[in-house]
This record gives sequence, structure tokens and C-alpha cells, in this order.
Amino acid sequence: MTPAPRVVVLAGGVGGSRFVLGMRTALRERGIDDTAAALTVVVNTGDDLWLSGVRLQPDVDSITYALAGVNDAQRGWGRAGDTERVNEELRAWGAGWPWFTLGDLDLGTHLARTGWLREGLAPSQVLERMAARWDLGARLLPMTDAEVDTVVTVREGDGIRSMHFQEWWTRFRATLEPVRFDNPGISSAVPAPGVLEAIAEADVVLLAPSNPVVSIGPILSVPGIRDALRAGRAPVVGLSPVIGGRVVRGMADVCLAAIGVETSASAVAEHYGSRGADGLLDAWLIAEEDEPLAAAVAGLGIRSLVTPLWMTDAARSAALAEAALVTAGL
Ligand code: FO1
Repeated sequence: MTPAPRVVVLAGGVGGSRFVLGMRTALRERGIDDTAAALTVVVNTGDDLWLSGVRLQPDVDSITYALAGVNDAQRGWGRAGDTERVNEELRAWGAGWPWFTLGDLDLGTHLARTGWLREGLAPSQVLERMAARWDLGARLLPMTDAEVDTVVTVREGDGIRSMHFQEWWTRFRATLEPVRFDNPGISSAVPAPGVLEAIAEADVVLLAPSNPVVSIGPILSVPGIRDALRAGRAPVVGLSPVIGGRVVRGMADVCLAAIGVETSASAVAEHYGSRGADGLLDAWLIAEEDEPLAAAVAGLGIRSLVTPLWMTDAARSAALAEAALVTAGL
């Protein structure tokens, strides 16, 4: 029995959740029972925000709920079958954001988390406590315990203004042209406990097909994480979030344009860079539709694997995760 591979996945919310579920299944199908010992997920916390006095961690909650099987799979966030009685009352009070829905069960999460934060627990300790409620089959770590919410600066008329990422995303649906994304305070943040150790001990580190700018980007911006990936012995394997010139979810193309990256599988690979050229990637998984780009990816010094990338169901997600492990030689 070969020892279980130690897999680290850097992930955002919705695309990340699907891939992480697929990886858990792929490891189980390899006969690994204790997948939590084999699979560590480093989660983006740039989407986090304070609202109505509670701390929300959307990507952390999306992945936790998905692994627990209690997520609202249609919306991609929040709890299955949730209700909105408290939300209606918050609206009646004019509290919070009228365009942002806080479900009743979801509020339970935010209240529990906020209470523990106020008692002095760090976000990573809160996550460990919350994750223990379910048998998630993976270890979840926030990228950092510091508050580094993403701020989007947008062009509006002939001026520019900044807003929390969540307002840009949920109120304006990313329709205001972004000119830059920042995570104030991130330069003095440190990786959450366990993150650097997990990367150092990993047999493979995977960049999930999440938004390269607002999901994977903040993780790589936490001081020490990029260097740990480059210094580590584990191959870094990325999965393209772009298929056939289109982003799979969300408004990643708008984000990519803001940082001058064209929406193509090869351009995102170039954005992450090859390990040999001061970048991160050893390998890059692209969709069959993008097979013509394989040569361009190879030209970057990055091994590419053409494989089905659409995670249309659990089996496809597991097959993709298995392909990523094989690409890493596992
Ligand atoms: N997204 C929306 O488009 N509208 C909402 O009202 C909304 C509420 C919400 C509440 C909790 C939570 O964890 C996520 C929520 N999201 C909502 C999704 C959120 O904006 C995204 O999950 C990520 O931050 C982007 O990936």
C-alpha cells in the first residue's frame, strides 16, 4: 500500500469547492480512508467582510458547507434550504446591505464565528472548531489570520472610487470597470498556522480553477506563500479557470482584464509563471478546447496536460482531480 499522497489545494469559493470535493473523492477512490490527513485546503479570505456586526468568510463557508454536504448547490453559497426571516428584519431596520442576503442558518455560522473571535480565538482556531462539527474529509486552513479584505478600485464616469469587493461583486455584479484590486494590510500579514508546514510537506500543491485575481491572487500575496511554493519540493500544478477563451464562473474575465491578462488558458499560465522563470507552475491542465494552446504553454516552460476541465458533476470533478494527481506523478 503506497502511503497516501499529501495534497495541498489553494482555493477560492465556488470553483474551489467543486474541485476540493472532486479531490476528496479521488483520494477515496485510491483507497485512502483518512482523506483529512491527505488533503489540506488553503482558502482565500480576501472575500471576507464585516456586516451587521458579524464576520463573514464566504469562501471558507462555501468550501466548508460543500464538504459537509449542507451547501446551497444552486447559488454556490450559503446553506441548503435556508430561510431569510432575520434578513427581512435586518432590511426592516435598514441594517446591513439591502442587496446582500444573510440566511438564518448562515447567520448561525456568522454569530458563532464572531462570538469566538470576540473571545480571542484566531480565525484559524475558529475554522478548526467549526470544521469539527462535520466529518469534512479535508483540513481547512485560512490563508492568513489577518483581516485583508479585498478592495476594488473602479472607474466611474471620469473619476475612480474604491469599495469592498463584496459590494462590487454582489451589488454591482462586477459591472463597474475595475482598475485595481488591493488587499490592504496584506504586506504585513503572515500565513495562518500550518500553511507553510503543509506546503513544505506536500507531495503536490494544486492551484484550483478559481478566480486567479480575487481568489488565488490574495493567497499568493500573503508574504511567504509564493516563496514556499517555489522553494518546496512539491510540484505546483494549476488548473485553468478559462476554457475555450471563456471563464467558467463569476466575472473572472473582468478581473483578468483589470490586471492586463487576456482571458485564455495560456495567458493565465503565463500570469502564474513557470517555476523555471521565477514563477510557480510546473504543470498546467487545459481543456480539450484549448489543445491548440498547449504549445504556447510548453513555450513558457510549463508542462501542459489536455484533459476535460468541466466539473459538470461529482464524477467529472473526481476525474479532474485524479488527472491532476497523475500529472504530478502521484
Ligand atoms: N452573493 C450574491 O451574489 N448575493 C448575496 O446576497 C450573497 C450573500 C452571501 C452571504 C454569505 C456568503 O458566504 C456569500 C454570499 N454571497 C452572495 C456570495 C459571495 O459574494 C461569493 O461567495 C464570494 O464571495 C465570491 O466568490
